[in-house]
Amino acid sequence: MKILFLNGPNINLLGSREPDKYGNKTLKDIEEFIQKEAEKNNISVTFYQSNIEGELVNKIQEAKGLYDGIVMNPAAYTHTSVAIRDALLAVEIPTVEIHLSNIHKREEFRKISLTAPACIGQITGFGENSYKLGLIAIIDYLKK
Ligand code: CA2
Repeated sequence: MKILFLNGPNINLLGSREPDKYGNKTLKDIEEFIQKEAEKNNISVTFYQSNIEGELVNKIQEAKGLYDGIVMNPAAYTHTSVAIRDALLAVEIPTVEIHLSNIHKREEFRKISLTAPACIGQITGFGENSYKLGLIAIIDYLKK
């Protein structure tokens, strides 16, 4: 089973600022943690982060035929990107949307996800554990 982890804009800054909202782990820490979890389950995981919407769209399009599932934190694009939503709908790869913070507990504009309707589900508010829960959710979905 091959899973692609996608991260959107500013997630590369994790661990450096706003630890109260996003925790103190870096993206590299989270990737290493997920890599270990994946190995325990005999799953292959690949990580990609971009601050550029079109690069995320390209990666989703290229994922067709290469990956069985996607776990994605679209970050700010969650609330704005029709392009990412359309790409997810076009490739029809089962995708779990994840967020570090609980987007429903924050500003009004964050409560709307344009991308979640193109996903099988959303995990939000569990900090770095949202990545682990996303992995568990996609594995469980694909095994059924
Ligand atoms: O809670 C999440 O995972 C978010 O996707 C994070 C996004 C935010 O726009 C979404 O509404 C919710 C922001 C990511 C910014 O990450 C930073 C990390 C460290 C320092 C500054 C920003």
